[in-house]
Amino acid sequence: MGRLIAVSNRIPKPGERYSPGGLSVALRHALEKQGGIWLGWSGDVQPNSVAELKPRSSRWKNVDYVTVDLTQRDEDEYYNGFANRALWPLFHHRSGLTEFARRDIAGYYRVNETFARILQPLVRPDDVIWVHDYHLIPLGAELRRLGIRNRIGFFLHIPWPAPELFSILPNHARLVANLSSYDLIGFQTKSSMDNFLYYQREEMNNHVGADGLLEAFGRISKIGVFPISIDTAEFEEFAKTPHGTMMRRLERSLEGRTLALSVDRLDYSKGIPQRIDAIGRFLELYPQFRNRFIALQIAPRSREKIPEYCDINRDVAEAAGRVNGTFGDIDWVPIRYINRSIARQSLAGLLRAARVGIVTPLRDGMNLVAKEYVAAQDENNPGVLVLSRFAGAARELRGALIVNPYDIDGMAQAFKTAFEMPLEERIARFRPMIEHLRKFHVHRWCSDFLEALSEYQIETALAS
Ligand code: GDG
Repeated sequence: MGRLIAVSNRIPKPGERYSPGGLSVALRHALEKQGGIWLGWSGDVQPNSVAELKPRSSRWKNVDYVTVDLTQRDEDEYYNGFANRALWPLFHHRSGLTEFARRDIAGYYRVNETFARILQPLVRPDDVIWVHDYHLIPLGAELRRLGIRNRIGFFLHIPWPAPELFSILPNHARLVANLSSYDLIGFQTKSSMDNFLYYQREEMNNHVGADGLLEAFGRISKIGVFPISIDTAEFEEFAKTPHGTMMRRLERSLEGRTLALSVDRLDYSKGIPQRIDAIGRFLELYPQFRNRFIALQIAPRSREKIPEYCDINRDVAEAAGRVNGTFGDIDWVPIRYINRSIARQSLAGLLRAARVGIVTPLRDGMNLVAKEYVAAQDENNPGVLVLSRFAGAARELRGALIVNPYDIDGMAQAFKTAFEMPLEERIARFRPMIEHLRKFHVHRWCSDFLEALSEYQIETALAS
């Protein structure tokens, strides 16, 4: 068996034990088992005047972590520009926030070329390459241009947009042509895959077989749905052994009130101001709940150099201020807002302590927090998950109270149902969800994808 080569925009530090999110947990496990390389941006930025960016490599448990710095211009155009001010908002159906600059598109392709140039000499003939996410769509095509003939898979962590929205992109045709360089293209949900295939058929006139094979731009690619998940067993364990001091502080500060918890990267796709407004509406409609609960919002800052992310920070603080100002009292405020990251093990404990988990993104590829909330619960006294219908996770977590995050009254109603739900119903809703997550964990996600990629040549050979 050849090595696995993973490429993602950012990569965890070698040896870092608990980096947040499912992606790094799953990939590290697979890479350490199979041996391999993990390539990505170091996170460091060099002045534009630097002559050549040299990769750095360090080895840890069977894996070579190869990182490269970006120049200031690369960061502006590739990361803060095309990836996060064009692709991210558009793929999350926020066309109003989308900014296209020709310069950014060029920068996006330039960084993808750089990654390909660094990777090419490291690849051995039987290696399998797995590229991750919207930052790196053209990487496969760049690698093919440099003569790489290995199997290459691509997984999109965010949703694929509706075809009319995707075609707003000035370079939409080039991007999908780039995707055809991959042997396997994976999506989080069937609806993302359907959007992509509809676009291929209707807009590009490409052939999509009933067997999930796409014939486009002279190549055949396999298309599939691979819902990402969490390391369920590890998270269940985490939640049972939280940091004692933090839990004691929390318990003391709740003074017997119920906890409702939300955890999101501070991002406009996560629906945080709408959710806070819904808490306000809930308190207005059902005053009997005043002073009976605390809604804790944890939202670590992200992408702070992008103007829309400064706006969302202000919007959340204002929404929380409004609701607290209207309903708070001298001894109680409904919303507590923490604007920084907290340790993973503490997070698991907090999720377990929360009677209600509120996960209401406006649009989300999957949303791992929803799955983490379920995994953290006490089987004998589980809480209730309030989950947006627009999170990929809603396709799997059927025991959640599914809400429309744009419908403030509907969310307020769901909060009431959640707070009042009897133990028997909570258990009945929780059981199938935890059983599902124990079966479909992140290691299975990883092996399902890699297995599908390894079957690729057999199937495409048969098809051609
Ligand atoms: C993208 C897609 C898709 C959050 N705050 C803290 C913290 N976190 C952890 C969570 C979770 C992860 O970060 C966030 O993952 P999500 O899936 O919720 O969201 P994105 O960051 O937008 O991820 C998403 C995902 O990729 C994977 O494919 O599901 O749809 O948008 O694990 O727990 N972790 C710690 N402290 C925090 O304060 N330690």
